[in-house]
Parts: sequence; C-alpha cells; structure tokens
Amino acid sequence: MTFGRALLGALALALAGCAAAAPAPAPDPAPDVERLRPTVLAELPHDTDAFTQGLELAPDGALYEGTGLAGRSRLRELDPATGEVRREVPLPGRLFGEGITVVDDRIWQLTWQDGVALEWDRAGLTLLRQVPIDGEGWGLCRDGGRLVRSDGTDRLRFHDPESFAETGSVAVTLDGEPVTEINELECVGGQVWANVWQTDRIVRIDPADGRVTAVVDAAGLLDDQRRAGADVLNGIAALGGDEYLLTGKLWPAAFRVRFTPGG
Ligand code: DDQ
Ligand code: CA
Repeated sequence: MTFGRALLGALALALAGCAAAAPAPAPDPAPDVERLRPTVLAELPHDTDAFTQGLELAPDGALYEGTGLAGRSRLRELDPATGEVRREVPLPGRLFGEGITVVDDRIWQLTWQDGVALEWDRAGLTLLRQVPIDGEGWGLCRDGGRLVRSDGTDRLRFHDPESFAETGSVAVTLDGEPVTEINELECVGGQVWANVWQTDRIVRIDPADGRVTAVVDAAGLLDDQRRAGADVLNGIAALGGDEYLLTGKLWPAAFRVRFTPGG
C-alpha cells in the first residue's frame, strides 16, 4: 500500500467516523407552552382558618372546599357569590383532608398520609365509606369517566369514580423534565389544571401524555402584606365561561380570574 492510498484510507475512515458521530436529527419541536397570567375579575372573602386543599364548583352551583391539618380538617359548602360558609362537617378523628371532587350526589375527599379516601353523601354531608389508597393524597378532580389524583410526585393517577380503584397513571413533564409536587387539581374540558406546591405556578396538563401545555404565573395574586400571614397558593375551581376561582391555604381572599396571555 502506498503512502497516498493509506492516507486516503485514513481519511475515509475519519469521515465515516464523523458521519457515525453526527447528532441524530432533532425530534419534532415540542408544541409551544402557553404563558398565561391571571386577570382578576373579583375578590371574595376567604376563611383564614381554612387550610384549603380542595376547591370545586358542582354543576348545580354549590361550591365545595376541603380543608386540611390533623384535627382541623373539614368538608364545607360555600356560597360561590359571597364565599360564605353554608354548612360544614369535620373529618373523623385526626384525618388530614386533601383534594375533593364531586361525583353526582357524592363527594370524594383524599387524605394526605392516612391511606384512605373518604366518600361523602352530598345532600346530607354524611360519610358513606373510607376506601384504602396507595401513596399520598394531594389533589383530585373528575375527568369524565375517571378521577385524577396527584400524590406529591410527578405522577397523576387515575381512579374509577365509583369504586376508587386505581386504573392507571401518567408522568407529568414540562419541556421533557418531570414536574413534581403537583397539588390541587381542576379537570376542565379534558385538560387538568394543577398548582405546584410552594410556588405561584399553575400548569395545564394534557392527561393523555402528561405534557404541560400552559404555565400560569400567579405571583402577586395576593398582595405581599396579606400574603405574610398566609400559606401557599392552593385551590382552583372552574366557574364556567373561562373563569376560575383561585385561593390558598389560610388566605384571606379568593379571586375570580380569567387566564390571559402574558408573563
Ligand atoms: N400537602 O398539602 C402539600 C399535601 C401537605 C402539606 C402539609 C403541610 C403541613 C404543615 C403544617 C403547618 C401548620 C400550619
Ligand atoms: Ca379543584
């Protein structure tokens, strides 16, 4: 082999190596994540003793709130126009209440680390049964024929609305990264809105693949002065017509908002 042919061979090998090392074609770009801000339409009073863990408007117009803390947890019905508490019941023992969702004439309420979900009769606010759950209970909402539960991780778990049996789960991602500590939920039109614990961020999740399709920056919703004595943002209830009610744990106010582009 001549020197020239050897050189050519080496060059060919190097080129082949380069081709092999070339990056794979870029995957399809992720669909744009919408950036939204809450525009406040109205402010309502909210009980500063309510460690809000679940908030949902029933189709008949009653607003339900589940509250937490051991020994202080409640299920309550509020007037959605005034925020006034119409009636309430304590949770049994020292159960730590979490997310709630309405299923026709019943309400499901999670507990945080007590390993049970509670089923209530909506008319009488009487406890029907306690069903065991795996993992922690954080947020809950009803997406048509299934319930969606958050458990403090990056997963949303699905449950049967009658038996509460677990039927599947999906991992939630934003730009390919896991989104953890997903808290209070709201199912709207096949999508899941969720606030992220200890942040002022609300995300909209497509439960079909777990992708976040919108991020709401709700910073400053409660002014700094009133925020001082309060805990984190927690509580999203769809009011219909693109309006939502937002509040937080021990917040003195709830806000009727619309999500608008910006932020
Ligand atoms: N979780 O709602 C995020 C699921 C659990 C929060 C538990 C925080 C307990 C703190 C107690 C503070 C007392 C005011
Ligand atoms: Ca909710």
